[in-house]
Amino acid sequence: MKLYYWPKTRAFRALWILEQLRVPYEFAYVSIRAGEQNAPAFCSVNPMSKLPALDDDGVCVAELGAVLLYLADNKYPQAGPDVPTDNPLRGRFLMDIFHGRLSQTGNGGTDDGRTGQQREFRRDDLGRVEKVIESALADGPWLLGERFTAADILVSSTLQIAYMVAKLIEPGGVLSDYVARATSREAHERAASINKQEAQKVPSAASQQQTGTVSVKP
Ligand SMILES: N[C@@H](CCC(=O)N[C@@H](CS)C(=O)NCC(=O)O)C(=O)O
Repeated sequence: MKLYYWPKTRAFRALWILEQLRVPYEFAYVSIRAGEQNAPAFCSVNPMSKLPALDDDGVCVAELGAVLLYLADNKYPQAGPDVPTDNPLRGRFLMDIFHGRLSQTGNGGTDDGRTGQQREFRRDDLGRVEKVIESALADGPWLLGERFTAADILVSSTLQIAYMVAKLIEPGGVLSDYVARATSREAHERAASINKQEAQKVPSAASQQQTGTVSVKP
């Protein structure tokens, strides 16, 4: 399993699920600061030139929701898929994994280049999704109840950005407690530590400035 990765990007969430599943993987570095996402070598994996992307023995998958779903469906060796297709919770699971509104709210940017969205818009938008997520969490520690799923990775990591970076979520509430619960899981801690080490290797990623390159490694 190859994870096309750059520190401090959405690729972290793919790293988290790989650590969660304990699927063996290797990194293929794509410096988005240096524009390597546009190199033909990477475009053949993801023609949309975005991270994260996977190459699973020739099966290429990109788009975070699809990456999470692919792994959650295929890669639980013992426990079976995250939420099987005949489980009544499958619909809710898919909805949370592809929660486009939420994933845009968290970082304040959108995929269509409108990266300078006003804070107020994001606040309104977050207000809407907050209610949905809070009500899902009423029945258990995780979105689907007792079981932590890939949907929690998507939702909690997006909320974490809204909470920690954009400071859009108040501390001490249902959502911030949920983020704390999710991010204190062992797999998250492992992934965060790897992400930090990788960022330190690449000063441009640590400082979010554009310098240096690391080539896409086949
Ligand atoms: N819709 C994509 C968005 C991914 C995305 O925007 N990734 C950023 C890194 S966080 C990226 O690769 N940016 C490079 C670019 O836009 O050229 C997804 O959910 O996977």
